[in-house]
Amino acid sequence: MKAMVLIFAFALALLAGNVTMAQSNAGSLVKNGGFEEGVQGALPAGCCMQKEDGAEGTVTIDNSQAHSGKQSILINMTSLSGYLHSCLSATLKPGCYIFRVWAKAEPEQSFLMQIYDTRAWAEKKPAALQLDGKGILSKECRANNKEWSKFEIEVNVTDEFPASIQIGLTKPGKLWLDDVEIVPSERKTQEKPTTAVSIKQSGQSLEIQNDKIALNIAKGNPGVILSYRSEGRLCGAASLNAFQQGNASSVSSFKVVKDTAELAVVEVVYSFAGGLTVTVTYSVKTGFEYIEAESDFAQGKAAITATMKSEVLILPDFLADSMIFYPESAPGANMNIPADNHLLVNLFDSGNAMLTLLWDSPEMSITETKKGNLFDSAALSAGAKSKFWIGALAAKDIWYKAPEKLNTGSFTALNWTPPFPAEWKLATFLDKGFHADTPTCESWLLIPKGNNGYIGNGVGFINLSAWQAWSSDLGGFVYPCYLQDNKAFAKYPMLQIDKKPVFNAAPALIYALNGAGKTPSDITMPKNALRKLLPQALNNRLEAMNSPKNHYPATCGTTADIEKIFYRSESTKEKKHIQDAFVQMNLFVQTIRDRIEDYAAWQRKMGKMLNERKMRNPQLAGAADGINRGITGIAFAYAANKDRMKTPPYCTTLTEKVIALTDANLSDEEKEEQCKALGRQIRNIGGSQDNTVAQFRSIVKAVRQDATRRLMTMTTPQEKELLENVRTETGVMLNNRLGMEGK
Ligand SMILES: [Ca+2]
Repeated sequence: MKAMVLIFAFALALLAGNVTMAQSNAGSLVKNGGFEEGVQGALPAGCCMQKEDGAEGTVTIDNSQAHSGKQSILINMTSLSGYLHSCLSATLKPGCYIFRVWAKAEPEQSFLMQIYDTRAWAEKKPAALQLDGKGILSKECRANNKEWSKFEIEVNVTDEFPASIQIGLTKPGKLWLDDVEIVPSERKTQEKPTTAVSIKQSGQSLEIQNDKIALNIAKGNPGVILSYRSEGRLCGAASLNAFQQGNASSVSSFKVVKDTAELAVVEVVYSFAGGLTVTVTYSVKTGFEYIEAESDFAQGKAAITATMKSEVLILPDFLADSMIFYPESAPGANMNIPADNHLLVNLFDSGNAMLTLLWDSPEMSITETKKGNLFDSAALSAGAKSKFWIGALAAKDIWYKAPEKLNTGSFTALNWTPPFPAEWKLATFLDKGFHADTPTCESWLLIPKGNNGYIGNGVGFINLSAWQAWSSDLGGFVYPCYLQDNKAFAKYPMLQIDKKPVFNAAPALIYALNGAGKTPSDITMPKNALRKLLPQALNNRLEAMNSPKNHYPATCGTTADIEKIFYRSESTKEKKHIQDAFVQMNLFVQTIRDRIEDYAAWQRKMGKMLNERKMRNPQLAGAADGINRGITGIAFAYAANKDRMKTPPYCTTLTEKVIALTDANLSDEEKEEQCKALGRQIRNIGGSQDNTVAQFRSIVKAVRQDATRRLMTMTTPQEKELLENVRTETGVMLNNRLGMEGK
């Protein structure tokens, strides 16, 4: 009897095992993600279909293809634009997960893989959305025709939320999906144990270490030494000293206030000859390359200075474009760093290390100095207790100042290999910006060649094999850089804008501020540190946020679709469809126009403000007139494009004429001809609006860079206040962006 029970239990276990093997997505939070429930040609159980922005096509079960089991789901998009996708749902509890899908496509093409916190659409939004606070994680993936490929997104959940899983196409073609699953991630348990923080004290000195950095404190020394590990050795990154009006101090005492494996905290007192002291609390965490520091800077009487040997100064800017200076191109010897930036990066160790500085207070005073052929210090001070962080990141070739000369004709091979996956960029320098008479710095994402059709920031590829890209305003151009076989290639772009941009001969720079999907999890890049250490609301102000109005269909796609309907002589039958498509497209035209008018109103407001300031204080004339010259570009561009843009009501009239054609007493050929002529007029309006809005953005970006450069070398508090105001105003304008606003 006992044996019988055992055998029976064994059989049950086998059966259970088999069931698990057949349904590879057992344990997944997505029901029917293997699409085995449901019949050929119908929607799978628990799955719905959405056609966004005028998308056409079907979402059905297909039994001709399967990654596992017998069935998959087929997304068959027939329209040229829009977003056709499947919709699955799941409830996610706190934890770490992998969101995974297997896909095949015909032809080989990219598709979108997305997960939403559906509470974003609820009437009462929660105070904070999940998915990194954004309510959405979205990944553009590329599926091929030959085999099933796996795509994954890591999902970290801190609060239970209802998720919507959306996967689909934005271009015509077929996409098969199978085994959509969300499973608990083993990342946490697989992570190698990080080296704990350790403190070694010997008499008058103290050493705090984790596996990335070390902090050395010794009584009598001028500063606290921050070092980083490189190939097993500790190398000095910066000395953290205290100064009072140029007078140095020395470390007079220190006290360990916390000593655990996760966190070490030490209070360091610096003393000046005159008797003044300043206390700084330094914290080192396990596995983190940033130290936290807190001080009241002796009520603002002292400054804490990172003494370093920096070869490149980067003032990151995720609203305009980051500004990059070499000692030879720095605007001054003593540079005021705008406090509202909260982030400053210095590059050193001949390409192998970067020093990142972050601070919490917008009232912080930050100065970077240049001495000879190096930036030698960054000093911070504030009148009240404030926090700042200093990170030392090291990897061979983590930055590259290219000795190779670039030209506009052909690509130059650069002797650089990315040390790890990240958002690598190539910085180029212009004596005169795209639509400006002032210098600008333009960075370009350095991406693998032939991989993808969309770069982001409104830059897409129109011919991948020729590496031909396109964006509003800049028009078509050979994209200036790429990675091939892990080697970088670059050239100056030839742009089709009226005023030919003048590229400076300064060496191009390869750098990364932001991690990408595959950046090793133990490396925290500067932008990621900003997200981790400073509040979400502040982060949201520091980068361009896509407008929620981004989703209306553009004029080119809509008119092309409708012209096809007329070509097929189906306009009478499809009248309702044509009407609906135009309603959406007219919303697009109105949205872009509203944004154009916002820029124009902003320019008038700024012009008035600058003139008023100048009247009140003639000493501000230089800065005020300079900024004003920059923003006047908006008024010129508006006047130049006004006639071609027409007005949104005029565009609506054109669409009404097309709709009227559906019932007109004309031959199909005549209808088609007239529809095409009207379509051209509509596209003219759309195209010139897109170019105008992209030009405006480009002008505001250049003005922001100009104001920043002036602010770095300002000489009076009034000038500082004025230029800070310009930074705030340009920041607000650039914070919002529409997809058509160009690079
Ligand atoms: Ca299946």
